[in-house]
Amino acid sequence: MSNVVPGVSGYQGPAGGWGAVKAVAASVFSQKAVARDIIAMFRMNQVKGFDCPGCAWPDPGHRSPMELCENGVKAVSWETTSKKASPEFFRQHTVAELWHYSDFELENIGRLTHPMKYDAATDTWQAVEWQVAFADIGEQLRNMASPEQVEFYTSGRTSNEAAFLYQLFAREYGSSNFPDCSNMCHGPTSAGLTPSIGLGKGTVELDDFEHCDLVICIGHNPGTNHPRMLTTLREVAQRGARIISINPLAERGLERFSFPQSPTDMLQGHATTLSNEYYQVKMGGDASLLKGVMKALIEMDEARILLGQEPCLDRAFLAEHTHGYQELYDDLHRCSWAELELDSGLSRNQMEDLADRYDKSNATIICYGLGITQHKNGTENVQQLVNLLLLKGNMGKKGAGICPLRGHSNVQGDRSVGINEAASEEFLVRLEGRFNISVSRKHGRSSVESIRAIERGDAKALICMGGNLAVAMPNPQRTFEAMKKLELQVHVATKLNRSHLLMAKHNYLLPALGRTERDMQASGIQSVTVEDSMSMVHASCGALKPASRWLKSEPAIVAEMARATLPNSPVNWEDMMGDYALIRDAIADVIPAFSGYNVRIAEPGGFRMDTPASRREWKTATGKANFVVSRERAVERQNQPADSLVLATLRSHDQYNTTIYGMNDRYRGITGRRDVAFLSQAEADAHGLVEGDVINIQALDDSGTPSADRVMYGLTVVIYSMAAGSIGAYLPEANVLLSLDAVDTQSLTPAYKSVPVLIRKA
Ligand SMILES: Nc1nc2c(c(=O)[nH]1)N[C@H]1C(S)=C(S)[C@@H](COP(=O)(O)OP(=O)(O)OC[C@H]3O[C@@H](n4cnc5c(=O)[nH]c(N)nc54)[C@H](O)[C@@H]3O)O[C@H]1N2
Ligand SMILES: Nc1nc2c(c(=O)[nH]1)N[C@H]1C(S)=C(S)[C@@H](COP(=O)(O)OP(=O)(O)OC[C@H]3O[C@@H](n4cnc5c(=O)[nH]c(N)nc54)[C@H](O)[C@@H]3O)O[C@H]1N2
Ligand SMILES: [Mo]
Repeated sequence: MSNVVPGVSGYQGPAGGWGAVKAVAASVFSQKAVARDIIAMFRMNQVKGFDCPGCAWPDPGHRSPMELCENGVKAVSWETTSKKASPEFFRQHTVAELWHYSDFELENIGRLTHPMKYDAATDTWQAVEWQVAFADIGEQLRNMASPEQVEFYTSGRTSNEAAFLYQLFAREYGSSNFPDCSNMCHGPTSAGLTPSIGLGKGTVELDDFEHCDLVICIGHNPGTNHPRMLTTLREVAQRGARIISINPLAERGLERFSFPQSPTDMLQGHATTLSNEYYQVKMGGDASLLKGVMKALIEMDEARILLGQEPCLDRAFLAEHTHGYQELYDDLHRCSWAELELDSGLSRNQMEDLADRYDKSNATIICYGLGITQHKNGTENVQQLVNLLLLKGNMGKKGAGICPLRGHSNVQGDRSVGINEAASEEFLVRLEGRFNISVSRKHGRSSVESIRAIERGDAKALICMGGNLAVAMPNPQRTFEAMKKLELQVHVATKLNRSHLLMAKHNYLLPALGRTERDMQASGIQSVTVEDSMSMVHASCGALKPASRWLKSEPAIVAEMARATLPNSPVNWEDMMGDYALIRDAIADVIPAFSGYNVRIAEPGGFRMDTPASRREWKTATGKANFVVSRERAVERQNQPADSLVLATLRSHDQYNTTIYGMNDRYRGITGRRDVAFLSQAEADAHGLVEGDVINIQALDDSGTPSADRVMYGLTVVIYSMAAGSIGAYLPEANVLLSLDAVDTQSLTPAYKSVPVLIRKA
């Protein structure tokens, strides 16, 4: 059946393997970046190289000769391309014309080469002198009625040095509005882990994977998003430890892997089985599933005690280290199996099996991603993972703990150095003291709040340190219109994207150096630092010739904007811009966790930020690790029509967030197209659909009422191994179905992975 639908063929091979090698060659070739790339690849994630701008998975201490992966190569060739978006190009194409380019075509024009200013009369971007741009931006910012009308967005590739200067500039200016890409992915991680274990980050390090008995992978897709993790999972599997995956979709990267850098794997066609068990939970059903597993574990524990056998729970740990067990116990006791089964889409038997396998492990790591966080109950979801770990003392011991897979390569570092709309008083006092400035104590805005403020007209200017904010946010129907109300918009970017085409009154596009490029300042070539998913901070030093001689580094752009905006600033902007070691000294003075920064990053591999929960020190209000009862649901199913489904937005294998590298999604068997919707066979049957049928998808609100404008037309049905009750479509195209008001109640992260929808044959 599947071979009659163009571009839909299924995929039989393992993740990695020859497919990955071919894709590497194709992406280097298509970006015309061959010679430059080869040098770049060899330097990526090596002790003295640059940090891969792809994902935030850490580098192993004992490196393989080339620590790189297919999607890292795509990210690097995309940046090191010889294609250029030059002033000449912009002269020939109006913004109205560029609007009709696809997201792929926009970025594929190439690297931005000059600072540009938008000219409304000709509807074109035109080259401008850097100093003219800075002077004008500075004057406009000074003339704002209030600094609180300005939003400072950060996308997580920005280095610690640039991010620290950026927040210093914003705070000295008087704003504390820091919308950030982490508000769109791991907001629930910070919001959930902090009250639970007193640390808003993961507790494990790479070494723990060498000592665990079990890894549970829930709601993340490493084959595409963290491909270097497959090497670690392969080692886990090969030494006989178990891997359990919990995901509505059968993801090839969680099933089988052939290591492209292993001659045996490649020449003998060998692949390692990764997951021993795979549970296809319903989209949005994780909290119920996790409750079911905990309920089963506790019931098993009670039975064992009655029989005089070894209990399941770690009672000594519970007594000494945790708070709130009784409340959790009571809640689980009240939950009915029928309800848990309905919500999770899994049977009581399956949840009991999972509990049994979890019980058999003496050291368990739980890895998770956006399948857990991007829901209305995202924060509580994260806390249920912690609850499960705590029951058996799997926190703060070797081979055990929690492992959020962060997104952008420095999203965690940006938060660590002060990109925070609600920074602590201690941080603000130290910042003021260090620079002799005074800063606002106002609780600022995060991403969703920023868009709403722009829409209301309360925010008038938006500065973006990278990213593609308007396209990354839900509901372009509202978000795009809001952006056009701005007075001033400044984008610091490497490539053109759709956010740059939503014109405010005044618009600047400032081209930045990328991670791979040499950054020469007054004191010589500069390194920057980044923090990975496991809290390791290390240096990254670009080596390639910049794409254009007019590019500036992000720290330099921030420092120059600050000088132009704040002529009487007591901050030594020029010195810091000329020597990033001075920025690191300042960070160390303001944030004690970075003390000795410059010395510590000189060590091979860098240093690890302090993670007290890893040694069972709980920086919480109770001084213990807290059990948190789950009370919310991703979707109130009883409000929804019986034939509704829950939609999650998905990444293809050929994209990096809003950056589309190509039209294929190899591991899901899709070639040359993105206009598809993934559905299980059972759900297709129930709706009278077959593969290849074309459908429209209509979003529903919380009360089950169909939305008039959140509709997506003309998607081709692809039958896929996935949970019933669920449907998947690609971001950013499917963002039209999302509501700007459907967010995690605690972190305000949009519910990108659980939109109630109806489907109809077109
Ligand atoms: N190549 C590449 N690398 C990337 C990125 C990229 O776009 N491309 N993006 C980067 C960024 S910013 C981030 S944040 C990370 C994202 O990395 P991931 O966290 O892996 O994000 P996704 O691919 O959006 O979703 C992960 C998985 O969640 C599953 N899922 C959907 N709904 C549910 C649910 O309700 N429950 C469960 N249990 N699972 C569900 C999906 O089937 C999918 O397999 O990756 C980073 N790395
Ligand atoms: N429906 C749906 N929407 C989502 C998600 C989802 O799962 N579903 N995921 C969300 C997530 S996890 C995230 S993190 C956001 C991502 O949101 P963003 O971080 O805002 O978006 P990106 O697509 O990563 O940004 C791409 C742009 O960054 C710029 N860029 C690249 N490298 C550099 C650099 O080195 N310096 C500078 N200054 N600019 C650079 C380029 O101009 C490029 O066009 O999207 C969110 N949107
Ligand atoms: Mo992300």
